[in-house]
Amino acid sequence: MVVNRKSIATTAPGADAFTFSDGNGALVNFGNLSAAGGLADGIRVTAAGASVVNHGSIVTSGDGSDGIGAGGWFGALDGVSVTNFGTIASSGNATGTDDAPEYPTGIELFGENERITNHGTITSRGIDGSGVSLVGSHGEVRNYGTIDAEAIGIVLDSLTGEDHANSIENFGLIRTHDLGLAHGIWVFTDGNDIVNRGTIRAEGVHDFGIALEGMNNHSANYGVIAAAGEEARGVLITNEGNDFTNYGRIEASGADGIGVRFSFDDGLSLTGSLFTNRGTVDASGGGYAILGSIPDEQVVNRGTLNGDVDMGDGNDRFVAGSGGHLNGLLTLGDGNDRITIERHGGDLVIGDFAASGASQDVLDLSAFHLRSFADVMSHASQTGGDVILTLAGDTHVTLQGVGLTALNPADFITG
Ligand SMILES: [Ca+2]
Ligand SMILES: [Ca+2]
Ligand SMILES: [Ca+2]
Repeated sequence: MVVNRKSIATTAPGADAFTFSDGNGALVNFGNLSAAGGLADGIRVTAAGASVVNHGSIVTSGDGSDGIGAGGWFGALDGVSVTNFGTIASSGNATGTDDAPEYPTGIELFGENERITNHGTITSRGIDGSGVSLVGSHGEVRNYGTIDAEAIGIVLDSLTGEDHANSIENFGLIRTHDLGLAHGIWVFTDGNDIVNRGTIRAEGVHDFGIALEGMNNHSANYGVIAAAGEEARGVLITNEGNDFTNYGRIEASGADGIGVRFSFDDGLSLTGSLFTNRGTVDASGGGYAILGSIPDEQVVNRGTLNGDVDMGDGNDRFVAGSGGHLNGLLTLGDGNDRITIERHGGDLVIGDFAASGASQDVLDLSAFHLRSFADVMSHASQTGGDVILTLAGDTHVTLQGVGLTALNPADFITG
């Protein structure tokens, strides 16, 4: 084991403050390390299997510089482990080429089976910066401390285009602020597990708490995800096969904030992507609890949604699950949407149920053992311009702007 207690400062481009090249060895740093030049790191690891523990202070300010870094676009270093108990601060801008961009990061590892654990404080400043960057497969990131980033808290990216199966768990605080379009956790790769048990605060304009942009990721929130900035989003899902379950609290408190956003910006499919709510999503800032997009989205609500839900175009699925409450309006949009009402599914108000035509929607009432269309209609009444279906004492469905005579057997699944 190598122990550094010295303070080391460099200023030249490419001059790392400390280089560690003992594969399968350990470096413990108690010193103050600073590197001011471009592509100059606080600690540069040059051997696979090395481990670094930082109790000191590391400051980098050059373009493309990392507090602690291993590997790069030129090649991976597998099995590197970094644990931070101290402070790491990085700033500067991106440099390098489009194929091999070098971003300034607090901790950046390229390779398989990497481990990053933060108990201290990582601060990232600058529009291109990130607190933690993991580029590879089968890695693990655990945050128990604070990651304070202007742009990106934690990012999963790929060296090969096929990297996958990493795990991120946040027990601490991840905060993004100041700059627009920042991300607390940004996932570009596939098949990862992302869990928040702490707090993620997206405080800047149009910031995102957790963004799933790869495929087939599994994600859960047991803590708090706060979209506090104007037009901020708690959760963003832009690709297929992603599932996100909320057991905790997702808040969209900024003006026009959105709790959960399914987006279609890149022309990607959202097939199989699912958001399940077992906690609370609160759009107190006046935006949406959940906002869908053109593709087919699936939402299951067994918790509380405060705010409107708009599924957008496409053949969407919404399950008013047992124990769920939607305190807002459900809009289905174009497409043949299916709404399933479970027993104790609460009261649901649908703003644009299409009883016929190209955009016809279906209410699945099979949980209530209604035998026929006539049986359904015996539970329906007209109140003003709306139909109200009384399915149980605690379960009503209001179809706004629908006349009783417009309803037909094809609108319901019974039995
Ligand atoms: Ca949709
Ligand atoms: Ca729709
Ligand atoms: Ca529809």
